[in-house]
Amino acid sequence: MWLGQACYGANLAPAALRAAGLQKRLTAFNQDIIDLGDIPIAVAGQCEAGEQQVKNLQPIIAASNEIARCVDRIVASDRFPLVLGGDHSIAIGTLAGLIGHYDNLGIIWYDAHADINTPATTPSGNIHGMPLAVAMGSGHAELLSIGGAGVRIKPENIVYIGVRDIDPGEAAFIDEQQIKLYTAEDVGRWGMPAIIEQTLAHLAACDGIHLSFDIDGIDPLAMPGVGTPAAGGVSYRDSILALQLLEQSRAVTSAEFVELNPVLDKDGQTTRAVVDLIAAFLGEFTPCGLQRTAAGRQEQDPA
Ligand code: EXY
Ligand code: MN
Ligand code: MN
Repeated sequence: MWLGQACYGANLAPAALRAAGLQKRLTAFNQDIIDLGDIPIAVAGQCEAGEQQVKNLQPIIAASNEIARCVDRIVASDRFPLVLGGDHSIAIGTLAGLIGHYDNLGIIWYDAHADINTPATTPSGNIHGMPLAVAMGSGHAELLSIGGAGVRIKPENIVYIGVRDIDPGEAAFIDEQQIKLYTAEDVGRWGMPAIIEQTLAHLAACDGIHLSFDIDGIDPLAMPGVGTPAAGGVSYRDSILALQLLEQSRAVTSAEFVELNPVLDKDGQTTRAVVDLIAAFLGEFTPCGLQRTAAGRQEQDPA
């Protein structure tokens, strides 16, 4: 789906990832992966003048309900849901499908942006800038009722990593709710291992952690295929490391990767990088030919 923002192309990301060999790359180290195919999206393009504070509201609601239904079924069958966007508005459906399975769900929001606008604060009307607000119970009434019960993530159960492009209304809300936040600069200053350690410590009381990974959290020089690039991002290398550390922690219980736009990509560079990221997150060893276990790798760490 691309209807949460203005650029056609994010809807093509799953097909681009498949064409880049995602499934083969993953099944080389984990055979227990099932591709459930695409979620049917009722409308292919922007279709609705509607309320300008919430563009494409109805098709996004329809798609979100479908995403929620699929994610709910995956978790109910004790599987790990990995959702591939699409723009970041898909997180509304993902979280609606997850919420009934947890008492105290945590979220790691890896992103250049805060995605915590409401119809009252949005500068664009684009719903991909709103999913975290919806997850906390703030936003358009019809988005809040997706999946039935409504999602209510507690502010203390959210951690941002990589943020650097925040709107004034978002900043006020983040301050008011005292949401934990690590900017891209914080990552550079303290190092990714410390950031991940502190993130997991902050979410220690959660009974599940959802990773919402917006690839524009990474610097656009490495990831040009995104619709809303923001300079000064987290490095590709640190992002791979973050995902390896999260995988080794076994703490993350669901994930989504969003905002890849193959139309805006340069020679498939971003698509290939997203395949690398997903492989790292699902436990692929660094392909250096060494036969080391995860434990052995830690023992050999000079630190
Ligand atoms: N904050 C801006 C807006 O609400 O329009 C930009 C949002 C970009 C959201 C991208 C997906 O992370
Ligand atoms: Mn985002
Ligand atoms: Mn973003």
